[in-house]
Amino acid sequence: MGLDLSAKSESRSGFLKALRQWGWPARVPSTSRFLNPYVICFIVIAVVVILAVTIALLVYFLAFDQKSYFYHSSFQILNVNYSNQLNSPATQEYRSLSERIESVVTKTFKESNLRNQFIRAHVAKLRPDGSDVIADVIMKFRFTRSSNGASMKSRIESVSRQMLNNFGNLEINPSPEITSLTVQDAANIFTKECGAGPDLMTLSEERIIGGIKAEEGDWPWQVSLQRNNFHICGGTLISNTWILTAAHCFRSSSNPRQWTVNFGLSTTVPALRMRVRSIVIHDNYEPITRENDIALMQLERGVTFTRNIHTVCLPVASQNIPPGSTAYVTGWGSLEYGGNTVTELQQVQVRIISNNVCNAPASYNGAILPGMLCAGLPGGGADACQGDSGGPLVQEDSRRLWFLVGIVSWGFQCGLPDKPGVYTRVTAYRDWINQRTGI
Ligand code: 4AZ
Repeated sequence: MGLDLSAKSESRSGFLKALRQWGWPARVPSTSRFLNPYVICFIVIAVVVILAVTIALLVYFLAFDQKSYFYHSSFQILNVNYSNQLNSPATQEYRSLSERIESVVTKTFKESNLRNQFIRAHVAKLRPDGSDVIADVIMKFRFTRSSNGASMKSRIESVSRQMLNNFGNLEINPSPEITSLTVQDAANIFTKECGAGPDLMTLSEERIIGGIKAEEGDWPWQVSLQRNNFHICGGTLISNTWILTAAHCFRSSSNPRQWTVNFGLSTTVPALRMRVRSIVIHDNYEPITRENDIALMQLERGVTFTRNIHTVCLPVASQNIPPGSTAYVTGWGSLEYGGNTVTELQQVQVRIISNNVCNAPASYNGAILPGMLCAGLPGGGADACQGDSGGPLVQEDSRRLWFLVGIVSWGFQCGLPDKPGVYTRVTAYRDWINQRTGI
């Protein structure tokens, strides 16, 4: 079998002839410009590119451009009696009931056809309903922007109905109603409760506290206590009218008229400034030993809570604060011993140190009393300093609520190894706070 090469070469030369007739290579008069193969190539490429971009944009907007949606649902729990133990999110009862509900909701959605859309569920509040308990649950989903609101809601409702079989020994009233919330509605629910940091506020998946400069809303309970517009001490918002701080802040003056309470990140441009009605200093405050270094300030008027101004949770007196656990201290104090206070709020991560370790001869040699708490890093370097006094030392619990565990009180200079920051141990004064404020 042979190949007819002559025919092939003839046909190729015929093709070349035709190309030349068409004007290839470009020795063509400009009048036949539209047939120029360069132009054709260009047009084809342009069309392909435009089509590709359009398809990519369509795919992106239909499939990947997702938006967060918040929903509220109330679960009536029939076989748990509402008790005082459920009044505060700090109790073990509150925490474990909330965790059980959160984990059932999470498990149900993670095993449903909404597993890729479901982000997080959080019990915003446990409240009484007669002798039963109602849990207000906020849920976050991510749907594409093109999704239909009514169909998203009905898909969530249908999965919620399956959930009722997952509660095990919790008896839940059937047919929980789902309401959709705006981002602002969800934030308003969280700001009314204590301890919501920015990640809880948006039910975000992760929290990254980075750097040393705080951002708006990171520590919404932090206040600056000022005399003549001059920052003296930090403080912590524990209700809409009460600030918790250190007794030694009032060495210079305990006249409420001389003080203001300032909110926001900056001490020079406060987001809100409030007058003070009264100052309550612990009766047994001892300046020499620094025992009972705790005080309260009552605001002249209640503050309206916002995303950036709301309360931290107080621990119960029995709350365990394990040595080695992470805590954050915040304030406008100096960055080094003997330095100036700063105008923008700073934060630093420290670890809890046991009173035993802190009382070692090389450390504070017995000066740490039971009402005190030490926190720092083994090698030093992370600490509160002058001007941070009265401010908060906080920890996040397993449900990502923030609790006040310490009040900046004293220390030998700042950030030195074996000389950690010393804080007033808030759990030791939980009853005193309750007696004085009713909180
Ligand atoms: C102070 O003088 C002060 N390193 C506060 C905290 C610490 C030291 C001093 C802790 O207000």
